[in-house]
Amino acid sequence: MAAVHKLLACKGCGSVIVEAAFALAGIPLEVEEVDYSEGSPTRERLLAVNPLGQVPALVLPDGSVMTESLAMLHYLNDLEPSVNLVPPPGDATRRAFYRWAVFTVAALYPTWTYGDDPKKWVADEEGAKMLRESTDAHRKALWRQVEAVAGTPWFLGERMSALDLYLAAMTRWRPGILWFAKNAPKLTAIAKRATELPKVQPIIARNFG
Ligand SMILES: N[C@@H](CCC(=O)N[C@@H](CS)C(=O)NCC(=O)O)C(=O)O
Repeated sequence: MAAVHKLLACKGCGSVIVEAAFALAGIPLEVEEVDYSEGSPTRERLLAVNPLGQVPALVLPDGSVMTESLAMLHYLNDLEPSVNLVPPPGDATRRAFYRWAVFTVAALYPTWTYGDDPKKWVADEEGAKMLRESTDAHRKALWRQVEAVAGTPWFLGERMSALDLYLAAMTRWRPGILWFAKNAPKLTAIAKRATELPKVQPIIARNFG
């Protein structure tokens, strides 16, 4: 049997974005659940694939490894361009895609990296609490920037893209859907629309149900 792509994933994690993209592209994917927490029985396995200890981590059919969600989405778009997750060269939305895709993984994503388990980074209890609070506050400020430039019905306007998949997942993370409904109605609508795509809906349900 030919080897397939294998995604190291955990429920409700960023791996859901890549899983959804594979489903949209119609490319077979095997999902292997791991738990990235310190001391979990699957952490060693995850570290062997991704020394950063993060999901998603993708093992390609040739056995090579790819980490970083945005790299995977670009790779997938190259593999199956009809999935249209990245605007093609010459498209008016391509520059905005580049900007906001990098903003998502380079500015937004790290607010969870450093805030989810702040004691990993700051030993002092009070300091850890402050790190959690400051990253939570910073993230809300970032989301307000994203809301201000969001299009409709998709983030880039008429063109759906990988950005909409990030929104379907990330709007479910802290500060949570109630905060988004109140403070970011455009992002809420985009996330809902992406979630309701027939190929995406069962993946979101399995991850967040
Ligand atoms: N830049 C990475 C971020 C991945 C990431 O932070 N994943 C989270 C789960 S949603 C994780 O593995 N956290 C554990 C950790 O950072 O130690 C990407 O875009 O794939």
